[in-house]
Amino acid sequence: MGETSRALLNGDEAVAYGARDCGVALGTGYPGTPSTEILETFSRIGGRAQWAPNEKVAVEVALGVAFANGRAMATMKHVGLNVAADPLFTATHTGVAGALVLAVADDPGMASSQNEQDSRRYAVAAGAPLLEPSDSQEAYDYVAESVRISEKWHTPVLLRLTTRVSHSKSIVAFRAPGAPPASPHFEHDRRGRVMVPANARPAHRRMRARLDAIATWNETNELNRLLEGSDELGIISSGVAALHAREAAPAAKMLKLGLTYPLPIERIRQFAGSVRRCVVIEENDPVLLDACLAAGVRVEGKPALYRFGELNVERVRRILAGDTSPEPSAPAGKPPQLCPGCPHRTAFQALHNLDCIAAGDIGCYTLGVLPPFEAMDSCVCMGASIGVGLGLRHVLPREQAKRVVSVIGDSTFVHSGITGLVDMVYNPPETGHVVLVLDNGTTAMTGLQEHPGTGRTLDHQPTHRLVFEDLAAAIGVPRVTVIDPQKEKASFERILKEHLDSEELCVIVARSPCLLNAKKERKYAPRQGESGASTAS
Ligand SMILES: Cc1ncc(C[n+]2csc(CCOP(=O)(O)OP(=O)(O)O)c2C)c(N)n1
Repeated sequence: MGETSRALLNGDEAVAYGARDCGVALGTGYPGTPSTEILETFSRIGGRAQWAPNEKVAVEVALGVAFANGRAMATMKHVGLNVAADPLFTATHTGVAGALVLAVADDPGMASSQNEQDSRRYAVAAGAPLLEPSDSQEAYDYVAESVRISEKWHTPVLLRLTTRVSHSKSIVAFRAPGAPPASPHFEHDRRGRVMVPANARPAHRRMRARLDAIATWNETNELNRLLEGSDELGIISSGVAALHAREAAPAAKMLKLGLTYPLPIERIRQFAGSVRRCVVIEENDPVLLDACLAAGVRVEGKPALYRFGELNVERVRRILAGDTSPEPSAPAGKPPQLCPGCPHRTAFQALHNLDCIAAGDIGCYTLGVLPPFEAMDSCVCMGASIGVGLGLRHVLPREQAKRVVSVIGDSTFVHSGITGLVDMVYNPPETGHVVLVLDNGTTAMTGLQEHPGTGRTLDHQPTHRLVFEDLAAAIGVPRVTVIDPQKEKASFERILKEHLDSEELCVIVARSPCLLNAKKERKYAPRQGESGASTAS
């Protein structure tokens, strides 16, 4: 895209442009719908962008940049924030010298997620200011605002998107770049950053004082806008819900909040007092509602049924009308399935035939739960397959325990499977265990992103490759086997059975490229040790 002053962008792209235009020195994150396009776009438009092995590492790397006076952004989907919560909760104590923005995309309605989680709760729990854009323009503008707030108050900032904001396109007018970032440099601040209890106690007090100061500033902050209307009905809202509410009740007066933690509670109180009826319209959890009620502001919330799924104009109309009658159900979509020719199919056929108990994980391969395979028995969070499989092995009767297999994808293995493997050799079940790593050489589920096991960086350039079989052996797994589920389809089931019968600790790496990625890979520069057109890792 050329350098125009306006462009049609989705919210993720807008965040990337926002990051570019305010001099973000490094963007890092882990893929996850609906956040993935932020870093991909940032890289495409010249930003320094890299995939981290998981979200915790991403936030830690970004924190290092911000300790060095740089501007950093970490991107993730909502569940990624669970993984990154540990550094976040202490980064709000240490504070930052430069800027640290966490762009987190929630998925109300779970278009492609394993849970429905409202990340706004994290802002409150961790003590991080929270901004909620409602469209692409705000997504773009709020990056600069987040950087400003982060630098002014030396705090990490959460920029919370939702699926509808991330993936809807609207016009963005680019702004002239603001003050350029400081050149990265290091200044010691051991009391401020070494969080031993003696330093952490005053750091917590500083964090609360900072939030008080931001709350005071937020009372007159222009990110919170009053939209004039009738005094009969007032609506308090934020994010995309505010757009739905505006359309559902165009005559209503609205307080549209942009910086939703810490809240401008006196302004809200004043607003609620200026209207006859005041309703809080928000997606998912009653976060704004609870804060208003706790402060004694007289507002109404929504009936419980609207806590589930995305809001839309019709649902907001129903909320305002107090309508709790059953909602029309959405037409059933076509169920997803593994692609024809997908290498994962061989593994699931074998798991099915051997009547295995499959502790599963998250990725394309979760579709192994569906007919005709029905060969997955749990899927909780990334990496859980190994821990859950070990737990099952530890207590099940011997004959059942011997059928337990942990099934995990390659990107997921790097993200959070490795420590599970360490536990396997540290606390081995009596019947041994089998971990099946389905290595299709890409993060297929989220759109074919690279990861450390592919040996390529975010922009597909060669880099060091993590070799799973070497890693497993180094961890101390006694039996490690690599098998090609396409070329060795006929023997796959027999080999899996042999491993199960052996009662050893085993890792089987089933390696065959994702068909959707193989074609793209041929165009990438060869990796170390490759002569020309690459094969999948
Ligand atoms: C903590 C967390 N981060 C990101 C995601 C999004 N996500 C789901 S599965 C997955 C990786 C899938 O890749 P892989 O394990 O290689 O399996 P494949 O889809 O290639 O079969 C990602 C990034 C998530 N569900 N949870």
